[in-house]
Amino acid sequence: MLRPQDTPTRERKPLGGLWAFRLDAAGDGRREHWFAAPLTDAREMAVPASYNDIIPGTESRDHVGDAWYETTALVPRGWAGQRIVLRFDSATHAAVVWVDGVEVMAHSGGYTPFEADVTELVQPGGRVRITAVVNNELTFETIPPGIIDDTPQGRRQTYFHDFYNFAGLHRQVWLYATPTTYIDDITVVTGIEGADGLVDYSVVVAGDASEVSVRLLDAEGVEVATGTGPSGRLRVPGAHLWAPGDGYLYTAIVELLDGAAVIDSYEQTVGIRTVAVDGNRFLINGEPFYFTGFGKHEDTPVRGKGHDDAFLVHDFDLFDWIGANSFRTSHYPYAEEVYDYADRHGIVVIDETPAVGLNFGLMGGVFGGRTLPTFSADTLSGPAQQAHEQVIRELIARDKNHPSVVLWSIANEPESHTDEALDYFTPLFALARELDPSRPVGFVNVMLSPYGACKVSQLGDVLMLNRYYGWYVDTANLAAAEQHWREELDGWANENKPIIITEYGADTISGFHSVNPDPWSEEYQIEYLDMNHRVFDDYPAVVGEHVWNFADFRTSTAIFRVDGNKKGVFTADRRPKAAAHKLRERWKGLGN
Ligand code: BDP
Repeated sequence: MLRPQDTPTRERKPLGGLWAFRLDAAGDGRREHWFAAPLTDAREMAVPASYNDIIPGTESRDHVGDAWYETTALVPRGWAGQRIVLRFDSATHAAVVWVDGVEVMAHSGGYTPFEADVTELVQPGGRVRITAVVNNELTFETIPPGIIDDTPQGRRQTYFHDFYNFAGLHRQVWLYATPTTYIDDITVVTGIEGADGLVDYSVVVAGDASEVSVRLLDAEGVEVATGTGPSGRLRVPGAHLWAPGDGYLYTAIVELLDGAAVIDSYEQTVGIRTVAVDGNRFLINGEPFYFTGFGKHEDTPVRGKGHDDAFLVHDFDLFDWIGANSFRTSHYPYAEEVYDYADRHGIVVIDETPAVGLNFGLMGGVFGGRTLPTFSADTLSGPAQQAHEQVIRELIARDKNHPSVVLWSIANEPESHTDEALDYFTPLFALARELDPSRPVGFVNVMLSPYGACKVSQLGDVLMLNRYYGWYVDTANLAAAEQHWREELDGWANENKPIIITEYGADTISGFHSVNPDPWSEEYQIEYLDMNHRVFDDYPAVVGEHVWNFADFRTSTAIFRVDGNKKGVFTADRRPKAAAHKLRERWKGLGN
């Protein structure tokens, strides 16, 4: 799905700002048709933002159910005769949208965009009222999953992942206009032949097919290749490749032509690069690549998961400072602005679906002391698998053209040691490969399914391991941790696949110091990381290290969480802990 753009034939209007807002835990609004008239008893709410922490008090913070958003927008007079589209970059986790009281779309999945053609419902030069009800409930039919209990104190949401269930309109909302015959989709896949760059493109046109022209410009705006027709191959002699640390981008100007008249135009950035797995090496442009960086979260103080350009720029400046070349979008697709930035700056991305928490074995006691099977007719079955298919489809459709994305992660720490898990995941791997044959596919393995027990790893092109030797096991005993870690890695290293350590980390309270390396102290975080690095450096199959986490982040309340998860190398407001300086020394020294 193409992002809205301003081009000679297109115009967009961001609708972010302050919207009318009303929580509706009882679910009255749908019954009483709150969408039919301007929202009453509403307060103001920032968009984009999570609503949870903006309003003081638990009613908003722990809200379960519907939340109503409403705004009005002027449709530019100049859009007469154009196709007019309303697009939400995301609504977490599900939404229904009305325009002047008429339902125009519904979507579930909290981290991907959705849109509707509203041309027939709006009047250029006039105002429209846009209403969205956003629901944050997680069940056995959603990805990620959860359970809602009716308790005497009201409905309570439980979920199986370790980050706060922030909700609301986290990203921009747009009205945009295109011609009525328009470019509906573009796919580019790049290759390298000697010194030539190859760009295979295909363009989907909606409406009466016209002539398609593609002009590829280099970063200086000089035309380097041209093509005609809805698909084809462009050849760029002496191409400047996109590479880690060198986010060189070409721009494909895609135009629909009718003779000399330009009917529609779209600018698709193109980074020419290849990605491949060869034995235990991960290759970018044929060169072995070693990942340094973090698992991150979209999480900033007050605004929760609301996208924020200041934190975007600041976080990636901290990447530069510390020597990180990559990150994983743990545990969901991030705002599209993040990938565009990564493309331009040569930052390597492991792109993850929101499939997190598919592992009830990790949830001792949640089900009234019982442990439920993860994959069964009564728990995660057909509907969950269909929702999982949908998030894979929408992720790849959205992010397929980003050169920064080098690997799809279709799930984080699911149950993976059972036959049921193998049955569940086999078609999902096939789907991801069918949708994008150009990138490797993997999933992130949990410590409970160690080497020898995991049945799903055989399906992946790479091995992604989250391991907490020295934290959740062998706590405060780094010598034993090191021994156990090496014993397990000895096994994985024989699989002839690249291994990326996608999580290792220790909770650390900033400012807590100790002469002995006591857990939670800044000293322990350093020794814990040092031990891990000693281990990684002895295994050529280990091709990457992503510390958990870039920054401290919010979680649901638990006795092992103090004001959230404290495994950040930076605090929530991005101040470095002592380990940040040590990591900087190591990563700047590694080069790539
Ligand atoms: C892993 C999860 C991650 C958690 C982390 C932790 O993938 O989401 O936050 O452990 O416990 O299990 O800190």
